[in-house]
Amino acid sequence: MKITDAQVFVGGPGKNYVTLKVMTDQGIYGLGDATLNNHETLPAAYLRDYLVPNLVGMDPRNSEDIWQLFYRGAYFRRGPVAMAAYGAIDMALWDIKGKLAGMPLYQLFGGKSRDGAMVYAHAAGSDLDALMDSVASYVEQGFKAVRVQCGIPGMPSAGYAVPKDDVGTTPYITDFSGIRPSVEGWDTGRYMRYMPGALAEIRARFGPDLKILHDVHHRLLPREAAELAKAVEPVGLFWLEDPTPAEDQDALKLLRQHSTVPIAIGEVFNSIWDCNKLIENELIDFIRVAVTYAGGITHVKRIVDLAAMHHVRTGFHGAPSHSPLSMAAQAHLNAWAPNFGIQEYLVLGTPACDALFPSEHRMENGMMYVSDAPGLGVDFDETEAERYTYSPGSHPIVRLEDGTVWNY
Ligand code: CS2
Ligand code: MG
Repeated sequence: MKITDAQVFVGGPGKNYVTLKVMTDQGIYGLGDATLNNHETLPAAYLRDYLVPNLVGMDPRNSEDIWQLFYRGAYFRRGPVAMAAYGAIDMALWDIKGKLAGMPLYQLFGGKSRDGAMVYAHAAGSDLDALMDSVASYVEQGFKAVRVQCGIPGMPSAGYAVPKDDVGTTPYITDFSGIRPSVEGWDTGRYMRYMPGALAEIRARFGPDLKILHDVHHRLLPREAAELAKAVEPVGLFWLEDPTPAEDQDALKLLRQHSTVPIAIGEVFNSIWDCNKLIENELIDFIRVAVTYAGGITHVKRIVDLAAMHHVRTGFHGAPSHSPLSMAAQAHLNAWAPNFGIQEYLVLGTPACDALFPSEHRMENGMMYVSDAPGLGVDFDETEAERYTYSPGSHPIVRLEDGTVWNY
């Protein structure tokens, strides 16, 4: 069996999805997602210019060897651009493998460990009242877990993932169009003084059963993170996410010495080498990598297995920048992983996305149910794709009151 060609498409409804389609001499094709949010043209160029010309002629069934060949062969290893490109190839090859076997991918991993995978939604409000309304609407829809972000009184701008106007349950996307980033302000003191009380009020209003998550988005120093974690302990959070910048694998030691609040980290990691110490030293409770830019199924499965040995559960990244293809790859991993924790969920189910990526993966009452179709179980409508073109975007940057650049 041989790969005959592969094409890269960039575009989608409100997002520049990077979709790879790998064709074979047996008529079967595989699909993969290389969407690196706000840097989409980079993995697309790596695929088009270097990887696809080498892929043609290879046997698509040898997904492990192909992964190793591109990873080791590049010499300059890792990084989000390269790992997103290898990840898309890897997803497409697993998709082909599943179609050849006539099985959904979770069967190739070892079968189902659960019926449905719990997901969490994003609730947000410009202030606490608006956030409460947003949480209430998700609870009414049947969600069992909700991430909560709200405006901080006196903060120079709204805060991470906080809308300027209230959006209810409309997914709020914190991206800004245009190549020049918008600038947001940040005040650690105001945030630290306000957030523990706000989280306690949410717990008091919604009772003990709701799983409450909060994302600090890398904005605290290790000592501050430890102080916040201690302060929010009575709230009983499901997790506190990215309390410190993720580059430093030792940063969470201090927090761990002072608090038992569950910690989730890893959405910006792109390899096992970014999180091996965190996992082996049991400094975290949830690992947040995404198949999209952590090297696809082959590499993320290795991270999941390492995590399982250290009581670390999965909480894969699922921001709206992931196309339904990588969300499907994660749905298959979620169905199988013995150490599944939760899945972040925003993208599946919007009509425009469904038209571009038809699938039978479904959401019901805050649970995601994986499709039984062979492979990833998601298709790609090329005619529909013609409606979309690339439009550049950038993440905001953050500055402190005196102008110092801070972490977005
Ligand atoms: C966020 C992301 O989903 C999350 O937890 O931290 O939305 C993040 O801001 C984006 O993925 C950045 O592209
Ligand atoms: Mg996050």
